[in-house]
Amino acid sequence: MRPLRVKLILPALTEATSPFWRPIKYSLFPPLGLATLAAYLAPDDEATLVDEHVEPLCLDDEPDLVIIQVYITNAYRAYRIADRYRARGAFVALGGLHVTALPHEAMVHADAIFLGPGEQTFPAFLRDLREGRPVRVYRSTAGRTLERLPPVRRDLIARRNYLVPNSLVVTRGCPQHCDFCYKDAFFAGGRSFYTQRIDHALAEIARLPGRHLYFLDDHLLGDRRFARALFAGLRGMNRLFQGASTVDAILRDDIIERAAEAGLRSLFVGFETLSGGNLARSNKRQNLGLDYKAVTDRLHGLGIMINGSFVFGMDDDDADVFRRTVDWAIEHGLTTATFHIQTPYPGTALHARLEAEGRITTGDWDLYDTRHVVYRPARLKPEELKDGYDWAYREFYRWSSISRAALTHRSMKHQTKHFFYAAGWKKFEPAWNTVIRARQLARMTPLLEAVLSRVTAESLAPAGDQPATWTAPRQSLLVVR
Ligand code: B12
Ligand code: SF4
Repeated sequence: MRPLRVKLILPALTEATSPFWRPIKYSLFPPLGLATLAAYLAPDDEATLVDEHVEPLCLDDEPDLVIIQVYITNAYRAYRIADRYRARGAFVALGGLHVTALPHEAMVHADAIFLGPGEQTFPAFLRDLREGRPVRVYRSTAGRTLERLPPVRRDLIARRNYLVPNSLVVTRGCPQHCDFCYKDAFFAGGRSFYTQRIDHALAEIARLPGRHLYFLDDHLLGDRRFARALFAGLRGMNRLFQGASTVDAILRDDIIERAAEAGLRSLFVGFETLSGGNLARSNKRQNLGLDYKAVTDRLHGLGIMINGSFVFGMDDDDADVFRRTVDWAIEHGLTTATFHIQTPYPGTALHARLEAEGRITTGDWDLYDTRHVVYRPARLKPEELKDGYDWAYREFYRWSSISRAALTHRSMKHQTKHFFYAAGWKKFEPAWNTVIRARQLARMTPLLEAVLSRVTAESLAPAGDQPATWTAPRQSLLVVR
């Protein structure tokens, strides 16, 4: 068969046209999932990869095969693109989280759909396609593995379009089962947490230029043996990295110290809620009874900046939740916070429960972006939830809040890093836009690396050395006694 002309597309989400559009957020990470799939194409296939968040998408070409990645928030756009290419005679394949959650919805717009991770199903499909007998549905089930994964096709990614071109995933899934998370639905029917081989992960890292890495893994510390070996290998590689973890993994044994020695400088932590009732109801058992202050103290002691993730609108939340959460985040020195309005993604246990209770108020997927209220909260009016969420962002990122949070750290260097990282992320939008338009994002990487430089034990100032404005944090909040 002649070589295939293949187009891989990450459609822009609908909010791309709204006033809340934040180009820097969508210029962070390249489409890793699509670059992973492209690695299975034959060497003489002609592949192009388009991320519509950072570059225009031309629909007038004539590829043989169109691969589209569908998230909930870009689903409508994805379907329009799919319909258009099918009308022009291309074979259209749809996959990703939303297709897995709602295959019947996606099926109408595709020649083939893919449920779950693509590492096994996509090469099987390519074989079928070349033999002229592709089927309609490819479902990933048994036999999931990252062994012998071909190198991600990073040559298809225009690095200059991204602030963090060196993003990677060395595991898939997560060992936990929170009821609001996409994970259980996406990995149904097979393994839901597995890792690369250590030598392969380290080889992938070695192939990445520069120093900075961003691990997009759901839970980088989830497999402790793997994480230990990974950090041991990373130690000699002179890297700086960011990643994500659950709170319990941070408190267990000395894995977080090993991560810090290997170059971990900032961590996304799923605190989610300060209410024990909320944690129990959402099956976030790994957070139950844990001392969140111990988590922030331990990370800050290692000079690791924290991006805390919080969800508003769970059933225990009342009008006070916003103030309590923001105060806690500031007093505990979180560098950045990501707030979400609880969002029941189709396929999750949360969605099933709210639907059974008759509380889902819209099926407009454009609104499932964690910024809109799409269900009836238990103890808040929908508009209170939306207003409280907006208020929380404003309040946390006020100059005075950023300063207060920065001043909770003991060393000057940590305070300064905190200040510039938080301010840089939220306060300089027009400057980012200029840099993005000038296609100069790559020039920002040394700045990012400087802000992520190490706060060593030596640079921690003695306790008596605090600036005059220093105020001791209030009594910490022990979550669920
Ligand atoms: C990085 C990331 C982002 C980045 C960039 C995404 C990008 N450029 O790809 C940014 C910051 C922009 C982002 C934004 C948002 N994100 Co996001 N993001 C992620 C994250 C952490 C990693 C994605 C990733 O690279 N995974 C690794 C790769 C290898 O896996 P993959 O992309 O899933 O691809 C595999 C399969 O899905 C499959 N596949 C995918 N497409 C196709 C197509 C075909 C044909 C085939 C065969 C296979 C296939 O094969 C691939 C290899 O196995 C995920 C969490 C996660 N672990 O996936 C959340 C996640 C995808 N995001 C999520 C959400 C909600 C959002 C936002 C709405 C959040 C917000 N409030 O703004 C926005 C909107 C995004 C949009 N464009 O619509 C949810 C999605 C929920 C859902 N049901 O769709 C997730 C799952 C987080 C979560 N736990 O809730 N996100
Ligand atoms: S710990 Fe995070 S990734 Fe894992 S199931 Fe819970 S929300 Fe999902």
